[in-house]
Amino acid sequence: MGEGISDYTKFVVDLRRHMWMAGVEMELRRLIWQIAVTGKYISAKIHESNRKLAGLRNVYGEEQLALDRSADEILKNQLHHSGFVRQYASEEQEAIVEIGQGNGKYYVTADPLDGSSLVDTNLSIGTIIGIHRETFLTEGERSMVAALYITYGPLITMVYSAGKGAHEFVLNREGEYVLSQENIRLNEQGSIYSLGGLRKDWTDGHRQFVEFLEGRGYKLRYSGGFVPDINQVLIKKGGIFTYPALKKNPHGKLRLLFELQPMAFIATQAGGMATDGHRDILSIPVEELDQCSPIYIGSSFEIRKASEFLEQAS
Ligand code: AFP
Repeated sequence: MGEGISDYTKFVVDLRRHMWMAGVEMELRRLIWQIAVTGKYISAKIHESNRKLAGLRNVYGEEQLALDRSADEILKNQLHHSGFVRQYASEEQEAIVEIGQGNGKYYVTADPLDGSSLVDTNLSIGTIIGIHRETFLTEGERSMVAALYITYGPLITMVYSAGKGAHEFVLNREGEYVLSQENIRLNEQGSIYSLGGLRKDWTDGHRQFVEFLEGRGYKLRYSGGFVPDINQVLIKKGGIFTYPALKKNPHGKLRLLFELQPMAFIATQAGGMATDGHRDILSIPVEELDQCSPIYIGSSFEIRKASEFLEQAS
């Protein structure tokens, strides 16, 4: 029997079956499924992209690829028809968008295409989603019920958590998301570090922390895409990603609502930690959609060490 045939005799757990077996509530299951399917449409859009800049700027003043806007439109339209979503907040929109008839149960946040500046280099990029049961403008720990991210790389993978662990799926040749890792668990300590920001802009505490990691032989892994960089820490089962407070930018670069909360939710479910160097990311109240925060996320040893160095230096 050829290898191809035996592949099909294996028992595979697809995303819907997994969520059902894990006891995820029905509407949430359907919503996560729909977003995962939307990832396929976004991926198709990436493939047909001609990579021309749109010549527009998004609300944060960054250059924006047409692809970001397409991904946002695709997502918004799919959510609009889901019947489960009340509000949609996206990094590509200036304000919260009311969805459907206003009777949906969930509030969804999106960074539709994170790392879009990497498209022309053919590095991995991703979609980040947060799902809340009430307004986004509060602490993540009060409102979040689920989070997921999709990585568009050599393979398309999806990691979700609905508060019952963090699980990875891979999109197979038949277009199904099949379980590749159940209950991802981060080791207490890892051996890779992923560092945003320029060394000359780091604070003393952060620089000392990085020197501590370097002294211990941590290997540098930084692509400039938050999704693949975090994914690497999760799938390699440990290490740290940080985009710290910078001397001229004490709030760092990454957005609390669209990028940090969903990844913090997933990392915490995988037994890791996520802080701004002092406070848990999920305990920080969101006051503005575009609020940024420093981030230290990954294995608990590294995150605690970062806090120690930052506190000693302050
Ligand atoms: P783009 O979406 O503009 O490519 O930004 C990516 C990002 O928001 C995040 O994915 C990266 O971790 C971070 O910025 C990289 O920032 P630097 O370019 O300053 O390293």
